[in-house]
This record gives sequence, C-alpha cells and structure tokens, in this order.
Amino acid sequence: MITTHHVEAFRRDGYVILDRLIDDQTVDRIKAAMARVYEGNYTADRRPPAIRKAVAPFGSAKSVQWVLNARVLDHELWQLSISRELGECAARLLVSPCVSIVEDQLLAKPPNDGLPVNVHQDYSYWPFSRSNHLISCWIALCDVTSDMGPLLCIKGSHKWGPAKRPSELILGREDNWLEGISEVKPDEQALAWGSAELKAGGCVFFHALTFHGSRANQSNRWRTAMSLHWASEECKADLAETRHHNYPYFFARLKDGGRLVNKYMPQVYPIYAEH
Ligand SMILES: O=C(O)CCC(=O)C(=O)O
Repeated sequence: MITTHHVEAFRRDGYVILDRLIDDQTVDRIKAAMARVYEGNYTADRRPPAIRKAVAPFGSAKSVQWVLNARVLDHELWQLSISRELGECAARLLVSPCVSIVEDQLLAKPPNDGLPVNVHQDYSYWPFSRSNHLISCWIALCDVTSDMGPLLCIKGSHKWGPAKRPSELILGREDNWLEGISEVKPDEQALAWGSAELKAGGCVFFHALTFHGSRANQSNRWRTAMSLHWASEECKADLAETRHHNYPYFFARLKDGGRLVNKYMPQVYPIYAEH
C-alpha cells in the first residue's frame, strides 16, 4: 500500500494523505465500536480489574469529544490497532524494521461551529519516548468536507524541531489556534497546509513532529475519526516521564531505556509469534 513515492512525500512534507486505508465494512465496524465506547459498553476491557470504570470522553459539548486508548476497551478497536497491514504502512513510512502501537484516539467533533483543536505536535504529549521517531494516522470515519474542520497539517513543519505543548488543545480558540508554532517556526516561512478532506476510510499519516490541528466544524454533521500512533524501533522508554501520564498502567513492565513494547503497546509489525 505504501510506495516509494509515499515514503519520499512523508520525508519531505511530514505527512502523506491516502484516499483509502480501510474498506467500508471496516469503517462501519469501527463506527459501531466507537458508538459502544461512548455509551460505556466495553466488549473487551483489558485494563487491570481494579480500574475498570466508565470512561468519560475528554472535552466539552462544544469541543471534540475525545477518548484515549479505547483499544483496551473494545475488541474491534483492538483488532484495528494491532493490524499488521497498518503497522507495515507505519514501519515503511518511518523506515523502521518494526513498530509498536502506543496510543489510539477516538475523535467525535460536534457540528454547528464548536471549538477548534489547537495546532500541536503529538510528540509534545509523549515525553515517555526518548526519540521523536513516531508516526500518527488519522482515519476519517465519515466523509469529511472542508466545512467540517478536517485535520490540517503544516507542510514541512516536522523539520522545525520539537516545541512545547500549546496552552490549550481541544478547548482551543480561533484567536490562539496557531500559538503552538511560535516557538519554532522559521521567521520568514509562509505556511502551506495539507487538508484531510477525505471519504470515510481515507487517512493522513503524519510524523510526531508535524504540526497539525483542526478548525471548528461548521457543518450540521458530526465529524468522526480515529487515530492510531506507532513507535519505531529507536523509541526507548523514559520511565521518569511515565509517572505523570493519565494512564500509568500502560507502561507496565517497560524497562527504562528499553523499547516501548508491552501487552498494551504490542509490536504489530513484524509479528514474530505467528502460529
Ligand atoms: O481530530 C482532530 O481534529 C485532531 C486530531 C489530532 O490532533 C490527532 O489525531 O493527533
């Protein structure tokens, strides 16, 4: 699925858009799983028994309603997250011999002019990795048009270096939407944007340092998406940084300086233990 053309575009621009990543049946299954999770119905709860509580989405009625790491709650979401085929796409773009899945996100953006998602780099939320050699994939679960607040990536911004988190993320404001780039954007550089206006099942792969965000959804339809995030072989754990994470149990049995691979973050490509 990933060609040398995609690899070159990813290296140059920091993102690559694919019209089709998953088929219609998979889109329908993931949408149904997403609805279950938002209703509090978990088909395969992999969390430690002591913390199996209802998960409230982050955000507000106006913001994107955001659930992190729902793959550990639902069988379908787990199956998509551990897909060898998708992991291979991630590994090819990162030019890494292997990848593990380290995060996923469900993203339901309300209609009728809610809040934007402020521009940020995903790596600023992953201090637990000593390397920024990670990749994200934002998958459209509905047809996304320009008025729906599609994901927007700044071309070439993965070369600007790491920046701090913006002061706000999902409760963003239009007047400080670009605040996050001010620290690292080269002075005279004009911004060029890639926009994820896609049919359901299309996606954008982007580097962990690529600045991205989205404007308000001005349409009268929900904009739904799921994102997956993989770490390359060179990503080693910084355990001191895992203690402040919302989900410390995710880092169970990792070694400081060891790979980001455990039962919640399995290596998905290549799969060594196929029987
Ligand atoms: O869905 C959005 O608008 C933002 C998603 C995002 O920031 C991500 O997937 O990393």
